[in-house]
Amino acid sequence: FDSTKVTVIYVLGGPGAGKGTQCARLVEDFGFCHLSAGDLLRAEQQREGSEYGTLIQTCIKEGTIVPMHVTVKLLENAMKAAIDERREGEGWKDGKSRFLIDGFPRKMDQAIKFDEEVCPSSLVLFFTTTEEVMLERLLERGKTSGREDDNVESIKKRFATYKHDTMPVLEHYKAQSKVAEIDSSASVEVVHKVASDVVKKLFA
Ligand code: UP5
Ligand code: MG
Repeated sequence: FDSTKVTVIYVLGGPGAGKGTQCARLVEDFGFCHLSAGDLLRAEQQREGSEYGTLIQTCIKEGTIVPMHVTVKLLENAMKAAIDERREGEGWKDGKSRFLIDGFPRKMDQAIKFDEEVCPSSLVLFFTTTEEVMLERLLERGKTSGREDDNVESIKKRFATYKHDTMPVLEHYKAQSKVAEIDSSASVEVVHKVASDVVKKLFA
């Protein structure tokens, strides 16, 4: 697809920081297509005949990053499908396809590959809160989510990967002045108001 006709916003933040929750709200405001890298990987893991099922399952449980070619391909395919689908329907508001890419890129190699070969992002929304808050949210969600990584052991590993692999990505985009850091400790409503204002400025 033509990357000049696409607006991409990366949505980052630690495990349980509220990325998915806030993306859902921003979709209502701005008509984004929301693509969660984690959701795409979980769907691929479930897909019959996938050659990556076991690999993805192991990485998710261990909180490590799935090799980038798998995730980049899934995202690229999902973007293509969304663009085709919307072309037939109403399309996007300003003629550009708007994407929220949630939970990606979370390692430097992915960031460089996606920016260079798929599409660079216009903005990085970075949701931050404490590990205590994230742990509590994830354990609460774990009671019903069925996610194999919503347990204390996996969560600790996800925190470690976040610090080791994802923080350098945030530093990389901070140096490009692309990062809007948003405290996500407050209620969903309050956080949404701040995030929505940031995105509004981008489209103003
Ligand atoms: N909640 C949310 N906001 C709240 C608020 N303001 N106040 C009170 N409660 C709030 O929220 C988590 C929980 O908190 C929910 O119950 C929510 O109601 C509540 P959610 O919005 O789901 O947070 P999110 O940041 O999306 O948390 P998630 O668990 O999805 O984050 P992760 O980044 O850990 O998970 P993801 O699905 O992105 O990735 C999973 C795994 O996939 C990774 O660990 C990795 O192994 C793999 N992966 C890759 O290998 N490569 C990739 O590129 C991406 C993923
Ligand atoms: Mg999520």
